[in-house]
Amino acid sequence: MRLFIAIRFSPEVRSSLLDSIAQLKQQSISGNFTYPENLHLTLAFIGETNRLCEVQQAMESINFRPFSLTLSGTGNFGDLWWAGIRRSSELEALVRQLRDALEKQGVPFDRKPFRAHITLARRVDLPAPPAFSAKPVSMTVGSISLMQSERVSGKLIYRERFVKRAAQNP
Ligand code: 2AM
Repeated sequence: MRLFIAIRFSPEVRSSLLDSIAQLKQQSISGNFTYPENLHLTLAFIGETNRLCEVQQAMESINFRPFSLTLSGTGNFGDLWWAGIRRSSELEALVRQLRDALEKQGVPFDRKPFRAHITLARRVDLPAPPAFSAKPVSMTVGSISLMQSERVSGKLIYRERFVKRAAQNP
């Protein structure tokens, strides 16, 4: 199975992202635009594995408090277009903890440096550089999700396999 660990969004953040997708779509000839239910922020990409238990144990072993996340700006990696996140030391610490925990469990994962981005569209064909934005909406991150990615009848489906909640007050 193909796994990754991600933050899922509040309705307000999702709606701001959908608005950005609509702006981008209007200016493009074609592209694979992310389905609303698939919008997420990847914290760790594990890829093809059969170590579901070890990944769950890694997630269980970490500890984080709820923190705020705010959309900030848009950009691209080639023909992949994304919305960004305001820099957050809590987010960076969470990613570090997760990677350390996966390492301790012996689970291989993508070790490329973390660049927080929310993919809005892939393989976008544009006649001119697009002008679009993301409303800087905030949400509280109260949990992270282990997601399984599957292709069902050609459609990319993300299924939530496990949830790790933030620690509440002591
Ligand atoms: P992307 O949106 O930039 O492609 C599921 O594929 C999620 O894992 C996506 O958010 C994807 O990021 C991310 N991801 C990170 N590293 C990846 C990799 N090496 N291959 C595929 N997806 C990766």
